[in-house]
Amino acid sequence: MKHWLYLLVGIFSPTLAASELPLNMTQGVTEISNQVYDLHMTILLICCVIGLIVFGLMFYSMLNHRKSKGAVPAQFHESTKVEIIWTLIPFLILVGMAVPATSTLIAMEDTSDADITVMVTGSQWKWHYKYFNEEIEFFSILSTPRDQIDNKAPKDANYLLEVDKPLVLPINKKVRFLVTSEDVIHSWWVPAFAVKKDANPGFINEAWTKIDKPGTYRGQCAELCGKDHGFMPIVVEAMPEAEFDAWIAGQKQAATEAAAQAEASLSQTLTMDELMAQGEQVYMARCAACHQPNGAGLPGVFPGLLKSPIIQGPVGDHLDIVINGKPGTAMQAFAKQLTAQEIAAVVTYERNAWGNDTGDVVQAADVSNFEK
Ligand code: HEC
Ligand SMILES: [Cu+2]
Repeated sequence: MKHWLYLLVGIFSPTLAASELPLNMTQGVTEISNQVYDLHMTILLICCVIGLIVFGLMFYSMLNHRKSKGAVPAQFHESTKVEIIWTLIPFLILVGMAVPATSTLIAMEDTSDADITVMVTGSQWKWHYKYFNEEIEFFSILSTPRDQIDNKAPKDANYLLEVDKPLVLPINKKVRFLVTSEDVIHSWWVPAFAVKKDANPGFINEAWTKIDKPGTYRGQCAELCGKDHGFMPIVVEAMPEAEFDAWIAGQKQAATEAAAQAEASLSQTLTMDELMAQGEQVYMARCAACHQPNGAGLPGVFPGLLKSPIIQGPVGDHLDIVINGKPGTAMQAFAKQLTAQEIAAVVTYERNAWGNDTGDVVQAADVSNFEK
């Protein structure tokens, strides 16, 4: 009952809908999103007025000129006057709607004079962000724990809308997005910015935003892109410029440290237990979506890894497919996505988990030697 009331009030009183009710489109936090919102309200209002006039006239005529009251129909077949009127009025209404809509669309497309450029690349099923001129790039991956997805734990507030590393952006700066894909069509959608852009393999689409308010904004992939389409959310942290600069500096520092650590890992020898523990983590986060947590795969789509020929065969072949992927299939090259240490761990894990028991131990140095 309550919802019907909302709907009625929502339809007939746009201004009320704007301020109070959860049913309406949200206003967002950018100038463009506000323009889009205003357009939506204007056109909703036009539709409401037309609806009221048309239905009002209809009901009025039906009630007051009904046959039982002795009404005699007027005869105006093929009246040029009427035909001109009912062509002209809708035409004028359409033009009246097209003018503001077009100017907003043109503003949306204008990516010139951007302060920052971020390349957004979709792949099955994660986003990758690369800041131009900053040498910062990273993957942003769903961080909702598997237990919540499998209904084994209560779902938290941002269920399926949380990631390990959000995209960080400064407010009050024009940010240009270059949107593309590694495999199938995805779509990068953040409603609060009114940005929704298809990510097409082999093409680069442009979009932009200028965020007014600091905050955390969430979105999703908006193009059905396969099995885990619903598991590649977008999270954007918008912050004042000074904080953003500090974040950039922190990222660079972290990158230097990670490089040093990667270097150091090449001379480390880990035990089987250490590799298995780390490998399981990497596997669950990066491989289980396709090969399944128990390694069984999905018959016909993703191979099972239990006693698979590659896993039972030479370590080199196993490293090869993980490092270089298999072009033309969903098996991606993980060379740039994982460190040598992580690849060593996940390969060791696959070779010994679920009853594979090959006993093989792969170290970071083996991965790095293989890559050379
Ligand atoms: C997006 C889905 C997907 C993800 C994620 C994925 N794989 Fe694969 N993987 C595949 C597909 C598809 C193949 C089969 C390729 C082919 O046609 O030979 C494959 C094949 C393999 C094989 C060879 C199996 C065999 O016997 O042929 C191994 C080993 C493997 N993947 C390891 C991994 C590891 C390790 C990870 C995580 C770091 C991973 N995969 C993540 C889809 C995926
Ligand atoms: Cu997608």
